[in-house]
Amino acid sequence: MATAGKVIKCRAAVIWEAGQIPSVEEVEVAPPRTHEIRVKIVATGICRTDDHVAVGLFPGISYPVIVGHEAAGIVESVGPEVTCVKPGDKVIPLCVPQCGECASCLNPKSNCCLKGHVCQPQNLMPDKTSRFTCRGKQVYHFLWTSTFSEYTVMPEASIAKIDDAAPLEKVCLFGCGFSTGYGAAINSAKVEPGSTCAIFGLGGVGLSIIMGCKTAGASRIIGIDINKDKFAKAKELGATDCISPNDFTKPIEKVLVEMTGLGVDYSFEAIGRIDTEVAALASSRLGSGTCVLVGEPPSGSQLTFDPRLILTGRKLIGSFLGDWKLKEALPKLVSDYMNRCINPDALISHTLPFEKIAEGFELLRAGKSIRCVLVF
Ligand code: PAD
Ligand code: ZN
Ligand code: ZN
Repeated sequence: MATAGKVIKCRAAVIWEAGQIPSVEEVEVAPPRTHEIRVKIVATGICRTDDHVAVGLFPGISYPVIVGHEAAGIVESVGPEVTCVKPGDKVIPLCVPQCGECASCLNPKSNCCLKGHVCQPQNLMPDKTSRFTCRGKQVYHFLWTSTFSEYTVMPEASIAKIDDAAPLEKVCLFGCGFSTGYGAAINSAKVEPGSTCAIFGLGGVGLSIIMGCKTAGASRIIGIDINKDKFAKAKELGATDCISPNDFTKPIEKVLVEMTGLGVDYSFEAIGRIDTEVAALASSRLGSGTCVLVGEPPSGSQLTFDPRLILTGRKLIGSFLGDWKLKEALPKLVSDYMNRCINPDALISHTLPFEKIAEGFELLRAGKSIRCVLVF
C-alpha cells in the first residue's frame, strides 16, 4: 500500500491520565518493525476492561495510553520477517498473545503466554519503544492492541488471520467479550448437559457465559444483576431465571441455594468485585460445585473467604480470556460464526462512529449498553 514504510497520521482516542475518558486526537503511527504488523482498525468494541484503565484501576499501566482490545481490521503493512499475514488480510488483534514458543504456549493446558500482560507490561512494543506519538509526546500501548486508533501496530504473536468474508463490525467481539464468556463456560468450567448454572453480572461477558452454558446443554441458567434492564437480553440468550440481589433481604448465595437445593453446579463471577466473587463461590453446590472467576477486580484487591467452602468439595477456578489459545482458536471461532453455529450479534446494543467514543463510555457507565461497537 502507498502508506507502507511511512508514518501515518490518523484519529485515535488518548487517555492522558487516570480518571479521564479517552479523547479523540490526531496521532502519528510509526511503521511496523521486525516481526510487527500495522493494522487498519475497522471496528472496535468497548469492554469494561478499557474503562478500568480510564478509571485507573488496571494494574501496570503508563499514561498517556491508547486502550481498546476488542477489534477487527485489515493488515495495512508488515515489518521484516512477518510470515503469518500479508497486507489486505482480515485480522483480529489478540489481547492475550500466543507466541508459540514459551512454556505456557507449549503447555496444552495454558493460554497465559509468558509474553502477555500478566507476566510483563505491554505498554511498549517488545523492543521497549512506542509506535504512537501525539502532540509531540510518546503515547503508550495497551495489551499490544491499542485498537482505539484507526491504525495500530502489534507484534506477530498478537494477531490472528480470519476468514476474508467475515463482517468486521460484528466479529470484533471475538477479540474479547464473547470469547471470554463463551470459553469460560465451554473450556474452563466444561459445563455439562442438564446442569444448573448461575452467572453474576450480565454485561457482554456474562451474557456470553449464558450462551456458552446454553450451548453446553445446561438445564437451568440463573442470571444475577442489580440492573434489571439486563434481564430481557439474558432471557433471550438462554437464562431461565433472572434475579436482582436488591430484591432480597437475605444474601444472594442463600437465595440461590434455596432455589437449587444444594447450590448450582457452576457459578461464574463476571463483574470484578470481591463480594460477588465470594457470593458466587458460596452459591456453588456443596460437595461438587465449581465457581469460575472471570471479572477483573481492581488492582491490589485481596480475596478472603471461609476455607471450609473449598474443604467441603467446591472448586474455585479462574478463566483467562476463555482459556482459548487465541491465535489458533479465533480463526475457528470466526468460521463457526460464518457457518451460523455461534452468533454473538445480539450482544451489540449500540454501533457508533469512532468520534463518539466518549458517548460509548458514558453508555457503558450508565449501564445502558451491552457492547457498543465503534466504527472508523
Ligand atoms: P459490564 O460492566 O458490561 O457488566 C458487568 C455487569 O455487572 C453489569 O451489568 C452490572 O450491572 C453488573 N453488576 C455490577 N455490580 C453488581 C453487583 N454488585 N451485583 C450484581 N451485578 C452487578 O462488564 P463486562 O461484561 O464487559 O466485563 C465484566 C468483567 O469481566 C469486567 O470486570 C471485565 O474487566 C472482566 C473481563 N475479564 C476477562 C478475562 O479474561 N477474565 C476478559 C474480559 C473482561
Ligand atoms: Zn475485554
Ligand atoms: Zn507464549
